[in-house]
Amino acid sequence: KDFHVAVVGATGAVGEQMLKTLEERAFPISTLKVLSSSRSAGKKIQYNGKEYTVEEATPDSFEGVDIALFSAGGSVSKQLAPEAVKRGAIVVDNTSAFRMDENTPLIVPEVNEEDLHNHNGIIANPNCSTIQMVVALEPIRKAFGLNKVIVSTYQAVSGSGQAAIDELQEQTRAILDNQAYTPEVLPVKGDKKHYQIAFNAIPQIDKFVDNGYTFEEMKMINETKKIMHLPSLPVAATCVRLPVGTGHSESVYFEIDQEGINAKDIKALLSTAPGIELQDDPEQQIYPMPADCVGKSEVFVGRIRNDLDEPKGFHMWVVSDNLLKGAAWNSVQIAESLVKLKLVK
Ligand code: 11C
Repeated sequence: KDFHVAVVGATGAVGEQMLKTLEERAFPISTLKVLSSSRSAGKKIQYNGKEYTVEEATPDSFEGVDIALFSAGGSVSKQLAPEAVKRGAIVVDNTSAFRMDENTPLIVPEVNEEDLHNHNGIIANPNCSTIQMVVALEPIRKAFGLNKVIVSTYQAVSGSGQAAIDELQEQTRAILDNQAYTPEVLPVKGDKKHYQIAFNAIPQIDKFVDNGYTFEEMKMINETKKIMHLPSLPVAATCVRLPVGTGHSESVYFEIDQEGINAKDIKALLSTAPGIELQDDPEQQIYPMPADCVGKSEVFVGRIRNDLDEPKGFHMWVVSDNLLKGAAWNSVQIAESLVKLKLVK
């Protein structure tokens, strides 16, 4: 069976990758609607060698749609995802609008595909930095138990959208040319102050919550507990933006439950784990880097080593394309799982 599919936010950094991924995966599509805000309506896009005109997303756009992939910001999802569901569509939502809603499954197929059975029309796609971390942690939890996670991230500007990608490029050029440049996008478009990202590191992703953490950090903390079904797992996060185009990196410290395990055991485990490519050979200077992971769907793991003081503690370095496994690929993978499990009407 082929499906009527809609992509909402088709002209954004993630939407573009969603279309590309659907095409590469030869997703069974009978009709495709490319939707966006009124601002991008009328633009032309190519899919499978055919030209499509982007239409403004309205409630009626979802009439007859089977699967809708949303990535046009939280407020669009809040308004239109329920309208799509009302009209019989199943929604895979890449925004934070419904992620922590207890009736909405939050899915990373390698970790909790079976949670899809409890959906009420909307499936949430987690935050990019959460996804790559849980793909790496889940096999470890399954084999050895998991007692604690502390993560520091090194995140690419494309996580903040096309405007941030443009800002990094234009600002870098301006600085090299000794030209003045006033930052307007990063760290957060809607916050009071903006800082230089070129040749810099900004320890703020999204706005601050009143506990001293940022929303991005709280997403990593709360979403990890929900996806892994470990509500009392201690998780702490520090999220930092770097002048990298695409590819989020993470330094992850974790403590396992089982005694007597060493880094070799963790490496052996991750070398065959789903969705992971192990790149870990310090002698040959082999480790994952964002520049190498762009355009690839795997989560890359390396630098796995024992903590020097805590026998159950380990460190690892986790890198992935934030627009693919972190967003577009995970969403399409969810859609493929829904089809496989016969959960699409
Ligand atoms: C970033 N992780 O890198 C964010 C982008 O909740 O889907 C993804 C925001 C989200 O800026």
